[in-house]
Amino acid sequence: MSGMGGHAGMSMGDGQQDPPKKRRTGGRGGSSRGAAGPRAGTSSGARGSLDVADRVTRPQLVAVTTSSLVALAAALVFAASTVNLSLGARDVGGLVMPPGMIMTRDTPGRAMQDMAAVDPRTVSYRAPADARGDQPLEARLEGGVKVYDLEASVIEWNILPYERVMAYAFNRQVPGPRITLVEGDQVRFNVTNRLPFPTSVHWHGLEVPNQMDGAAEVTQPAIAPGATFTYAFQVRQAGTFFYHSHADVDRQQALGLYGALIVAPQDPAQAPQADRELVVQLQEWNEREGYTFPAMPMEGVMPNFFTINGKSYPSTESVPLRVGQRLLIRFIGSQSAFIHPMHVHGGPFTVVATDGVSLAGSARYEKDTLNIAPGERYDVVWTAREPGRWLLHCHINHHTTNDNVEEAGGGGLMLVLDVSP
Ligand SMILES: [Cu+2]
Repeated sequence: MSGMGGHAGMSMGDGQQDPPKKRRTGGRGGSSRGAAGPRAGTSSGARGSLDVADRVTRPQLVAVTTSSLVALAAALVFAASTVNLSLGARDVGGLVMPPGMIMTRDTPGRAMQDMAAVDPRTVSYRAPADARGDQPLEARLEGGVKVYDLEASVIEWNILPYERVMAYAFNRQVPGPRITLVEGDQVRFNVTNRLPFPTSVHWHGLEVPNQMDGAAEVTQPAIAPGATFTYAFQVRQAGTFFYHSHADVDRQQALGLYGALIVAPQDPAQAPQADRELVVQLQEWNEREGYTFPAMPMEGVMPNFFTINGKSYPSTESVPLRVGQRLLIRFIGSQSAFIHPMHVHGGPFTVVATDGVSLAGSARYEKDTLNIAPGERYDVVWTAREPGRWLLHCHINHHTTNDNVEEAGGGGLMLVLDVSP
Protein backbone atom coordinates (compact mmCIF):
# COMPACT_ATOMS: atom_id res chain seq x y z
CA MET A 1 0.00 0.00 0.00
CA SER A 2 2.81 2.44 0.84
CA GLY A 3 4.36 1.70 -2.57
CA MET A 4 1.10 2.49 -4.30
CA GLY A 5 0.68 5.67 -2.29
CA GLY A 6 4.22 6.68 -3.22
CA HIS A 7 3.60 6.17 -6.92
CA ALA A 8 0.36 8.09 -6.80
CA GLY A 9 2.12 11.00 -5.13
CA MET A 10 4.91 10.91 -7.71
CA SER A 11 2.66 11.07 -10.77
CA MET A 12 0.91 14.21 -9.55
CA GLY A 13 3.93 15.96 -8.08
CA ASP A 14 7.40 16.41 -9.58
CA GLY A 15 7.11 13.49 -12.07
CA GLN A 16 7.04 15.56 -15.29
CA GLN A 17 10.06 17.71 -14.65
CA ASP A 18 12.79 15.24 -13.90
CA PRO A 19 12.16 11.53 -14.60
CA PRO A 20 15.62 10.33 -13.42
CA LYS A 21 15.10 11.98 -10.04
CA LYS A 22 11.54 10.73 -9.90
CA ARG A 23 12.43 7.49 -8.23
CA ARG A 24 14.50 9.10 -5.56
CA THR A 25 11.97 11.80 -4.84
CA GLY A 26 9.21 9.26 -5.08
CA GLY A 27 11.12 7.09 -2.68
CA ARG A 28 11.27 9.88 -0.18
CA GLY A 29 7.67 10.76 -0.79
CA GLY A 30 6.71 7.16 -0.07
CA SER A 31 8.59 7.16 3.19
CA SER A 32 7.08 10.43 4.35
CA ARG A 33 3.58 9.76 3.24
CA GLY A 34 2.05 11.79 6.01
CA ALA A 35 3.34 15.01 4.44
CA ALA A 36 2.84 14.07 0.77
CA GLY A 37 -0.57 12.39 1.13
CA PRO A 38 -2.82 15.42 1.84
CA ARG A 39 -1.48 17.28 -1.25
CA ALA A 40 -2.18 14.30 -3.50
CA GLY A 41 -5.81 14.13 -4.53
CA THR A 42 -5.67 10.60 -5.93
CA SER A 43 -3.97 9.39 -2.79
CA SER A 44 -6.64 10.73 -0.45
CA GLY A 45 -9.27 9.32 -2.79
CA ALA A 46 -7.80 5.83 -2.42
CA ARG A 47 -7.91 6.18 1.38
CA GLY A 48 -11.53 7.20 1.35
CA SER A 49 -12.50 3.99 -0.43
CA LEU A 50 -10.55 1.91 2.13
CA ASP A 51 -12.38 3.52 5.06
CA VAL A 52 -15.68 2.54 3.51
CA ALA A 53 -14.51 -1.07 3.24
CA ASP A 54 -13.39 -1.09 6.90
CA ARG A 55 -16.60 0.26 8.28
CA VAL A 56 -18.32 -2.38 10.52
CA THR A 57 -21.98 -2.98 9.98
CA ARG A 58 -24.35 -3.66 12.80
CA PRO A 59 -25.12 -7.24 11.70
CA GLN A 60 -21.37 -7.95 11.59
CA LEU A 61 -20.92 -6.57 15.11
CA VAL A 62 -23.82 -8.63 16.42
CA ALA A 63 -22.52 -11.78 14.72
CA VAL A 64 -18.98 -11.43 16.12
CA THR A 65 -20.17 -10.54 19.62
CA THR A 66 -22.63 -13.43 19.69
CA SER A 67 -20.10 -15.98 18.47
CA SER A 68 -17.53 -14.71 21.02
CA LEU A 69 -20.02 -15.07 23.88
CA VAL A 70 -21.02 -18.55 22.72
CA ALA A 71 -17.34 -19.60 22.55
CA LEU A 72 -16.69 -18.19 26.04
CA ALA A 73 -19.71 -19.98 27.50
CA ALA A 74 -18.72 -23.24 25.81
CA ALA A 75 -15.20 -22.97 27.24
CA LEU A 76 -16.60 -22.39 30.73
CA VAL A 77 -19.00 -25.32 30.49
CA PHE A 78 -16.22 -27.57 29.18
CA ALA A 79 -13.82 -26.52 31.95
CA ALA A 80 -16.45 -26.92 34.66
CA SER A 81 -17.28 -30.41 33.46
CA THR A 82 -13.67 -31.62 33.34
CA VAL A 83 -11.75 -29.82 36.10
CA ASN A 84 -12.50 -28.59 39.62
CA LEU A 85 -12.92 -24.85 39.30
CA SER A 86 -13.23 -24.47 43.07
CA LEU A 87 -9.52 -25.30 43.54
CA GLY A 88 -7.26 -22.31 43.86
CA ALA A 89 -3.53 -21.76 44.12
CA ARG A 90 -4.07 -21.28 47.85
CA ASP A 91 -5.29 -24.90 48.06
CA VAL A 92 -2.82 -26.63 45.81
CA GLY A 93 0.00 -24.17 45.15
CA GLY A 94 3.32 -26.01 45.16
CA LEU A 95 1.82 -29.44 45.88
CA VAL A 96 3.48 -32.45 44.24
CA MET A 97 1.00 -35.30 43.80
CA PRO A 98 1.95 -38.97 43.47
CA PRO A 99 2.67 -39.96 39.88
CA GLY A 100 -0.07 -42.26 38.63
CA MET A 101 -2.53 -41.28 41.32
CA ILE A 102 -6.11 -41.09 40.10
CA MET A 103 -7.66 -37.75 40.93
CA THR A 104 -11.21 -36.96 39.92
CA ARG A 105 -12.47 -33.47 39.34
CA ASP A 106 -14.20 -33.41 42.72
CA THR A 107 -10.98 -34.16 44.66
CA PRO A 108 -10.87 -31.32 47.18
CA GLY A 109 -7.75 -29.26 47.87
CA ARG A 110 -7.61 -30.51 51.47
CA ALA A 111 -7.41 -34.10 50.25
CA MET A 112 -4.65 -33.19 47.83
CA GLN A 113 -2.69 -31.54 50.65
CA ASP A 114 -3.09 -34.73 52.67
CA MET A 115 -1.71 -36.96 49.92
CA ALA A 116 0.94 -34.62 48.50
CA ALA A 117 4.68 -35.18 48.78
CA VAL A 118 6.62 -34.02 51.83
CA ASP A 119 7.78 -30.54 50.86
CA PRO A 120 11.59 -30.78 50.60
CA ARG A 121 11.85 -27.16 51.74
CA THR A 122 10.50 -28.16 55.17
CA VAL A 123 13.35 -30.62 55.92
CA SER A 124 15.33 -29.29 58.88
CA TYR A 125 17.70 -32.20 59.53
CA ARG A 126 19.47 -34.83 57.48
CA ALA A 127 20.14 -37.96 59.56
CA PRO A 128 23.36 -39.92 58.95
CA ALA A 129 22.74 -42.80 56.55
CA ASP A 130 23.46 -45.38 59.27
CA ALA A 131 21.35 -43.71 61.98
CA ARG A 132 18.93 -46.03 63.78
CA GLY A 133 15.50 -45.25 65.13
CA ASP A 134 13.85 -46.61 68.29
CA GLN A 135 16.79 -45.44 70.42
CA PRO A 136 16.26 -45.47 74.21
CA LEU A 137 15.29 -42.06 75.61
CA GLU A 138 16.48 -41.39 79.15
CA ALA A 139 14.11 -39.71 81.58
CA ARG A 140 14.96 -36.63 83.63
CA LEU A 141 13.70 -37.01 87.19
CA GLU A 142 11.88 -33.92 88.50
CA GLY A 143 10.32 -34.37 91.93
CA GLY A 144 9.67 -38.06 91.40
CA VAL A 145 8.24 -37.50 87.90
CA LYS A 146 9.92 -38.99 84.85
CA VAL A 147 10.19 -36.16 82.34
CA TYR A 148 10.78 -36.72 78.61
CA ASP A 149 11.28 -34.18 75.85
CA LEU A 150 9.88 -35.06 72.44
CA GLU A 151 10.37 -32.86 69.42
CA ALA A 152 8.65 -33.37 66.07
CA SER A 153 10.33 -32.17 62.86
CA VAL A 154 10.80 -32.99 59.18
CA ILE A 155 13.96 -34.98 58.46
CA GLU A 156 15.69 -36.94 55.74
CA TRP A 157 16.11 -40.57 56.71
CA ASN A 158 17.77 -43.56 55.07
CA ILE A 159 15.67 -46.71 54.98
CA LEU A 160 18.43 -48.33 52.88
CA PRO A 161 21.96 -47.13 52.10
CA TYR A 162 20.74 -45.95 48.70
CA GLU A 163 17.18 -44.97 49.59
CA ARG A 164 16.58 -41.72 51.41
CA VAL A 165 13.08 -40.63 52.38
CA MET A 166 11.64 -37.43 53.78
CA ALA A 167 9.98 -38.26 57.07
CA TYR A 168 8.13 -36.66 59.93
CA ALA A 169 10.03 -37.73 63.04
CA PHE A 170 10.18 -37.51 66.80
CA ASN A 171 13.67 -36.59 68.03
CA ARG A 172 15.12 -36.86 64.51
CA GLN A 173 14.68 -40.64 64.18
CA VAL A 174 12.24 -43.14 62.66
CA PRO A 175 10.63 -44.64 64.65
CA GLY A 176 10.76 -42.08 67.45
CA PRO A 177 12.77 -42.88 70.59
CA ARG A 178 11.76 -45.82 72.73
CA ILE A 179 10.17 -44.89 76.06
CA THR A 180 10.65 -47.53 78.75
CA LEU A 181 8.57 -47.11 81.89
CA VAL A 182 7.51 -49.05 84.96
CA GLU A 183 3.87 -49.59 85.92
CA GLY A 184 2.90 -46.85 88.38
CA ASP A 185 5.34 -44.22 87.03
CA GLN A 186 4.32 -40.58 87.06
CA VAL A 187 5.38 -39.19 83.68
CA ARG A 188 5.51 -35.87 81.89
CA PHE A 189 6.11 -35.50 78.14
CA ASN A 190 7.05 -32.05 76.84
CA VAL A 191 6.15 -32.22 73.15
CA THR A 192 7.62 -29.41 71.06
CA ASN A 193 6.34 -28.96 67.54
CA ARG A 194 9.08 -28.08 65.02
CA LEU A 195 6.85 -29.10 62.11
CA PRO A 196 5.41 -26.35 59.90
CA PHE A 197 1.87 -27.53 60.76
CA PRO A 198 -0.05 -28.48 63.94
CA THR A 199 0.41 -31.85 65.61
CA SER A 200 -0.39 -33.78 68.81
CA VAL A 201 0.61 -37.03 70.54
CA HIS A 202 -1.68 -39.90 71.49
CA TRP A 203 -0.62 -42.58 74.00
CA HIS A 204 -2.00 -45.62 72.26
CA GLY A 205 -3.65 -48.08 74.62
CA LEU A 206 -2.89 -46.23 77.85
CA GLU A 207 -5.53 -45.27 80.39
CA VAL A 208 -4.98 -41.52 80.73
CA PRO A 209 -7.13 -38.55 81.71
CA ASN A 210 -9.19 -37.51 78.71
CA GLN A 211 -7.46 -34.14 78.30
CA MET A 212 -4.12 -36.01 78.05
CA ASP A 213 -5.31 -38.35 75.29
CA GLY A 214 -3.85 -36.25 72.50
CA ALA A 215 -6.73 -36.39 70.03
CA ALA A 216 -6.34 -33.08 68.23
CA GLU A 217 -9.51 -30.96 68.02
CA VAL A 218 -11.30 -33.51 70.20
CA THR A 219 -9.52 -33.42 73.55
CA GLN A 220 -7.11 -30.52 72.89
CA PRO A 221 -6.30 -27.92 70.26
CA ALA A 222 -3.46 -29.23 68.07
CA ILE A 223 0.00 -28.04 69.12
CA ALA A 224 0.84 -25.07 66.89
CA PRO A 225 4.18 -24.86 65.07
CA GLY A 226 6.81 -23.67 67.53
CA ALA A 227 4.64 -24.42 70.57
CA THR A 228 5.12 -26.98 73.35
CA PHE A 229 2.38 -28.99 75.04
CA THR A 230 2.95 -31.02 78.19
CA TYR A 231 1.24 -34.36 78.69
CA ALA A 232 1.24 -35.55 82.31
CA PHE A 233 -0.27 -38.75 83.70
CA GLN A 234 0.37 -41.86 85.73
CA VAL A 235 1.03 -45.13 83.92
CA ARG A 236 -1.29 -47.75 85.38
CA GLN A 237 -0.77 -50.64 82.99
CA ALA A 238 2.12 -52.84 81.93
CA GLY A 239 2.84 -54.14 78.45
CA THR A 240 3.56 -53.08 74.88
CA PHE A 241 2.17 -49.71 73.83
CA PHE A 242 3.16 -46.95 71.45
CA TYR A 243 2.71 -43.26 70.92
CA HIS A 244 1.87 -41.49 67.67
CA SER A 245 0.65 -38.26 66.17
CA HIS A 246 -3.10 -37.80 66.40
CA ALA A 247 -3.42 -34.72 64.17
CA ASP A 248 -3.81 -35.24 60.45
CA VAL A 249 -3.00 -38.75 61.53
CA ASP A 250 -3.27 -40.58 58.21
CA ARG A 251 -0.51 -38.35 56.92
CA GLN A 252 1.60 -37.66 60.01
CA GLN A 253 1.79 -41.16 61.47
CA ALA A 254 2.25 -42.67 58.01
CA LEU A 255 5.28 -40.45 57.51
CA GLY A 256 6.98 -41.56 60.74
CA LEU A 257 5.49 -39.87 63.81
CA TYR A 258 5.31 -42.88 66.14
CA GLY A 259 7.47 -44.71 68.68
CA ALA A 260 7.41 -47.63 71.10
CA LEU A 261 6.30 -47.24 74.69
CA ILE A 262 7.11 -50.30 76.80
CA VAL A 263 5.88 -50.57 80.37
CA ALA A 264 7.41 -53.15 82.69
CA PRO A 265 5.19 -54.62 85.44
CA GLN A 266 5.95 -53.56 89.01
CA ASP A 267 6.46 -57.22 89.84
CA PRO A 268 9.18 -58.51 87.46
CA ALA A 269 7.79 -62.03 87.86
CA GLN A 270 4.73 -60.88 85.89
CA ALA A 271 6.87 -60.03 82.85
CA PRO A 272 7.13 -62.56 80.00
CA GLN A 273 10.15 -64.75 80.63
CA ALA A 274 12.72 -64.40 77.85
CA ASP A 275 16.48 -64.07 77.30
CA ARG A 276 16.28 -61.27 74.80
CA GLU A 277 13.77 -58.77 73.43
CA LEU A 278 13.02 -57.54 69.95
CA VAL A 279 10.63 -54.69 69.21
CA VAL A 280 9.16 -54.84 65.68
CA GLN A 281 7.56 -51.59 64.49
CA LEU A 282 6.10 -51.69 61.00
CA GLN A 283 5.73 -48.95 58.42
CA GLU A 284 4.90 -48.54 54.75
CA TRP A 285 6.37 -45.90 52.42
CA ASN A 286 5.51 -44.31 49.08
CA GLU A 287 8.76 -43.15 47.55
CA ARG A 288 8.54 -41.99 43.92
CA GLU A 289 10.88 -39.95 41.78
CA GLY A 290 12.70 -38.51 44.79
CA TYR A 291 9.52 -37.51 46.61
CA THR A 292 8.06 -39.14 49.72
CA PHE A 293 4.28 -39.50 49.89
CA PRO A 294 2.36 -40.77 52.91
CA ALA A 295 1.51 -44.45 52.53
CA MET A 296 -2.26 -44.51 52.57
CA PRO A 297 -4.78 -46.17 50.31
CA MET A 298 -4.72 -43.92 47.24
CA GLU A 299 -6.20 -44.85 43.91
CA GLY A 300 -3.37 -45.73 41.56
CA VAL A 301 -0.62 -45.55 44.21
CA MET A 302 0.56 -48.43 46.40
CA PRO A 303 3.43 -48.35 48.89
CA ASN A 304 6.72 -49.49 47.39
CA PHE A 305 8.97 -49.65 50.47
CA PHE A 306 8.39 -51.24 53.89
CA THR A 307 10.39 -50.92 57.10
CA ILE A 308 10.92 -52.64 60.44
CA ASN A 309 12.14 -50.09 62.97
CA GLY A 310 12.80 -47.58 60.18
CA LYS A 311 14.93 -49.84 57.96
CA SER A 312 14.20 -52.15 55.02
CA TYR A 313 15.89 -55.56 54.75
CA PRO A 314 18.82 -56.08 54.28
CA SER A 315 19.42 -52.97 56.42
CA THR A 316 17.19 -54.31 59.23
CA GLU A 317 18.94 -55.51 62.36
CA SER A 318 19.93 -59.16 62.78
CA VAL A 319 19.21 -60.70 66.17
CA PRO A 320 21.99 -62.90 67.61
CA LEU A 321 20.73 -65.84 69.67
CA ARG A 322 21.98 -69.17 70.98
CA VAL A 323 20.14 -72.45 70.69
CA GLY A 324 17.69 -72.76 73.57
CA GLN A 325 17.34 -69.01 74.11
CA ARG A 326 13.91 -67.45 74.17
CA LEU A 327 13.23 -64.28 72.21
CA LEU A 328 10.38 -61.99 73.28
CA ILE A 329 9.11 -60.28 70.14
CA ARG A 330 6.90 -57.23 70.64
CA PHE A 331 5.01 -56.68 67.39
CA ILE A 332 3.65 -53.15 67.12
CA GLY A 333 1.12 -52.21 64.45
CA SER A 334 2.61 -48.75 64.02
CA GLN A 335 1.89 -48.83 60.28
CA SER A 336 -0.98 -46.75 58.98
CA ALA A 337 -2.70 -48.58 56.21
CA PHE A 338 -2.12 -52.29 55.72
CA ILE A 339 -2.20 -55.59 57.61
CA HIS A 340 1.00 -57.58 57.78
CA PRO A 341 0.91 -61.34 58.45
CA MET A 342 4.23 -61.65 60.27
CA HIS A 343 5.76 -65.10 60.00
CA VAL A 344 8.77 -66.63 61.77
CA HIS A 345 10.75 -69.54 60.32
CA GLY A 346 12.07 -72.35 62.48
CA GLY A 347 8.95 -73.24 64.45
CA PRO A 348 5.99 -71.66 66.19
CA PHE A 349 6.00 -68.99 68.87
CA THR A 350 3.69 -68.52 71.85
CA VAL A 351 1.40 -65.50 72.01
CA VAL A 352 1.67 -64.24 75.60
CA ALA A 353 0.00 -60.81 75.39
CA THR A 354 -2.27 -58.89 73.04
CA ASP A 355 -2.72 -55.11 72.96
CA GLY A 356 -0.83 -54.63 76.22
CA VAL A 357 -2.89 -57.22 78.08
CA SER A 358 -1.05 -60.26 79.40
CA LEU A 359 -2.76 -63.58 78.60
CA ALA A 360 -3.30 -66.08 81.39
CA GLY A 361 -1.42 -69.34 80.87
CA SER A 362 -4.51 -71.17 79.63
CA ALA A 363 -5.25 -68.41 77.10
CA ARG A 364 -1.81 -68.42 75.50
CA TYR A 365 -1.61 -70.01 72.09
CA GLU A 366 0.86 -71.15 69.46
CA LYS A 367 1.23 -69.55 66.04
CA ASP A 368 3.88 -69.18 63.38
CA THR A 369 2.09 -66.40 61.47
CA LEU A 370 0.25 -63.51 63.08
CA ASN A 371 -1.73 -60.76 61.37
CA ILE A 372 -0.56 -57.41 62.71
CA ALA A 373 -3.25 -54.84 61.92
CA PRO A 374 -2.66 -51.10 62.38
CA GLY A 375 -2.80 -50.29 66.10
CA GLU A 376 -2.46 -53.90 67.31
CA ARG A 377 0.31 -55.23 69.53
CA TYR A 378 1.27 -58.85 70.12
CA ASP A 379 3.94 -60.11 72.50
CA VAL A 380 5.19 -63.52 71.44
CA VAL A 381 7.97 -65.78 72.72
CA TRP A 382 9.98 -67.72 70.16
CA THR A 383 12.51 -70.35 71.14
CA ALA A 384 15.65 -70.83 69.05
CA ARG A 385 15.51 -74.57 68.34
CA GLU A 386 18.21 -75.02 65.72
CA PRO A 387 21.27 -73.04 64.74
CA GLY A 388 21.11 -71.05 61.53
CA ARG A 389 19.72 -67.92 59.93
CA TRP A 390 15.97 -67.93 60.59
CA LEU A 391 13.80 -65.35 58.90
CA LEU A 392 11.14 -63.18 60.46
CA HIS A 393 9.10 -61.59 57.68
CA CYS A 394 5.73 -60.41 56.41
CA HIS A 395 3.97 -63.03 54.33
CA ILE A 396 2.41 -60.61 51.87
CA ASN A 397 5.34 -61.29 49.65
CA HIS A 398 5.29 -57.92 47.95
CA HIS A 399 6.05 -56.45 51.39
CA THR A 400 9.41 -58.23 51.35
CA THR A 401 10.63 -56.35 48.28
CA ASN A 402 12.26 -52.96 47.89
CA ASP A 403 10.48 -51.10 45.13
CA ASN A 404 9.45 -54.51 43.72
CA VAL A 405 13.01 -55.83 43.74
CA GLU A 406 14.45 -58.56 45.98
CA GLU A 407 17.98 -58.20 47.26
CA ALA A 408 19.91 -60.61 49.48
CA GLY A 409 16.89 -62.90 49.45
CA GLY A 410 14.15 -60.40 50.17
CA GLY A 411 13.55 -56.84 51.24
CA GLY A 412 11.22 -54.63 53.26
CA LEU A 413 9.58 -56.36 56.22
CA MET A 414 12.21 -59.01 56.87
CA LEU A 415 14.99 -59.61 59.37
CA VAL A 416 17.28 -62.46 60.40
CA LEU A 417 17.26 -64.31 63.73
CA ASP A 418 20.87 -65.47 63.74
CA VAL A 419 21.07 -68.57 65.95
CA SER A 420 24.45 -69.99 66.88
CA PRO A 421 24.90 -73.45 68.49
CU1 LIG B 1 3.02 -57.02 54.95
